[in-house]
This record gives sequence, structure tokens and C-alpha cells, in this order.
Amino acid sequence: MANSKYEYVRSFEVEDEIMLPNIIIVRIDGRNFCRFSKFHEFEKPNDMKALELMNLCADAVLEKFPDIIFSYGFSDEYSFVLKKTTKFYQRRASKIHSLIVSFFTSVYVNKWKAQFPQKDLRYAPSFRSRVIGCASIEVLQSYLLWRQSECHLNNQYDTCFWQLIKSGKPENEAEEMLKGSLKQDRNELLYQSFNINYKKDIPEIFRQGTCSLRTVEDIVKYKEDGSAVKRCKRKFTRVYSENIASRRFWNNQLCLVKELGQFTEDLSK
Ligand code: DGT
Ligand code: MG
Ligand code: MG
Ligand code: MG
Repeated sequence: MANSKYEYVRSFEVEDEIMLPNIIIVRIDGRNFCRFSKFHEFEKPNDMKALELMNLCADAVLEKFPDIIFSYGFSDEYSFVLKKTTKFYQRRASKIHSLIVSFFTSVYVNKWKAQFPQKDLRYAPSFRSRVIGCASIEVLQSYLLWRQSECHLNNQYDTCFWQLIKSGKPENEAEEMLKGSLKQDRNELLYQSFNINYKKDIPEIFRQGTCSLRTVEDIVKYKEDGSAVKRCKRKFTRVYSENIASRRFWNNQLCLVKELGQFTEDLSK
């Protein structure tokens, strides 16, 4: 129907190009996973298999879309960061995030059985997505710091909450005890009442989330005539332990920094 008289409607499409120099982040989050995790009897507060399933889906996304160079996720959410100069779908927000979230969701369903051989997927999960345009690498760092502290606060709260429940407290009483508590109070509660050292005893994947980086490696191949050619090989590295917003972390990722733009203040100095 090219050039039909109805084609004028095309001009009504919403313009949503994310302009340079903004860095594009796509964040996806499970819809009503409170219900989904109860229905599928996820372990509380963290189900390693469910987390691993999220991580496998994120790996598949990184594999599928080469412009994504960094990802960070915990619980039912994942953030994907595209290289600064990406031209993917002319940088149109709706195209990019709809593609990522629909692919992520179908991989989630696809890999369910391998991850949970004993459990049927009882209903179709859905994820929603949004785009965040970060004006600089510093803003991106703040974004990651925000998400990682959200992971930490949620996990520390949930760890306390489920320990209290396991020890026999009713839910409303456990909630009351934790109301208005500070980070230090919760650490103290875990240590004094349950002999848990939050930092030492709780795995990093739960406390800090999972991050994947696309790193570039120079490898040398030899042609038949013996002459060497340099090729770039990209691979993923998974990291749990790092504080992804710390200077130390970014100082070790100069390749990544190059693809995201420079810091205003040189962190390597
Ligand atoms: P939303 O995102 O507003 O549609 O609603 P929810 O319920 O997805 O809320 P959200 O995203 O703030 O929190 C994630 C929920 O998923 C939270 O209720 C805990 C649950 N969840 C995520 N991972 C696990 C897990 O490994 N084990 C258990 N038991 N629950 C989990
Ligand atoms: Mg959710
Ligand atoms: Mg919510
Ligand atoms: Mg969430």
C-alpha cells in the first residue's frame, strides 16, 4: 500500500529520538512480581534459580543487541546501557525499549523449563520498560548508584523481615519492628538476634546485584602468508562483587568509559 492516500497518518507517529550526547539506558521491571513469585513459590527473600533465570535473559539480550555494553540487575529488574554513539533504530526510544523488553520476556518464558524442571510456568509473566537518557557518564554513575542502593536497601530489609517470620513473628509484628529502622539498626538486628553478619554471610549476588560488561580484547590472527592481523574480540564478563558506581570500578574499565564518553574529571588521575 505504498503511497496510498492513507499514508499521511505516518506523520502522526510520536517523535521520540533520544538525542546525542545522551546515553540511552533501558530499564525493565517485572509487572506484579510480588504475585508472580508467590504463585511460583520462589524462595524468600531470594531465589537463586529465579535470579539466575533473570541473568540468563540479560545475557541473551547482550548477545542479541551488540550496542548494549553494560547491564545491571537485581530482583525483577534489569538496566541495559547502550554505547554512547549508538545509531540503533535511529535512537528512537519506543523502538529500542519495546524490542529489548519483548525479547527479554520471551527468553524468560523460553528458558523457564530448563531452570525450573519441577515447576510449571502457571501464567505468562510480563515486564514493562522505560528509557532513561543520561546527559553524561557522571549521571550514568549516579543512576547505577541509585539502583544499587535500592538493591541493597530492599535486600537488607527483606533479609530481616524473613528472618523474623522464620523465628515465629507474625507478618504485621515483623513489619512494625522494621518500620523506620535505619541500615545500622537492621545490621544490628541480624547480628544480635540471628547471628548473621550481613556483609560476610549474605552472598554478593543478593546484596549487590549482577552486572555484565562487554569488554574488548585484542587478539592476533595469522593469515596464510604468516602476516599478523589484529582483530577485536568482544566478550562478556559477569561481576557481582564490585561497587559499580565506585571510582575503582570505572578506573579498571577504560574500554567501557571510551564507549560511554569521557568523564569531565579524569578518574584515572
Ligand atoms: P510492580 O513492579 O509495581 O508491578 O510490582 P512488583 O510486585 O513487581 O514490585 P517490585 O518490582 O517493586 O518488587 C519485586 C517483587 O518481586 C517483590 O515483591 C519481591 C518479588 N521477588 C523478586 N525476586 C524474588 C525472589 O527471588 N524471591 C521472592 N520470594 N520474591 C522475589
Ligand atoms: Mg516489579
Ligand atoms: Mg513497584
Ligand atoms: Mg522491581
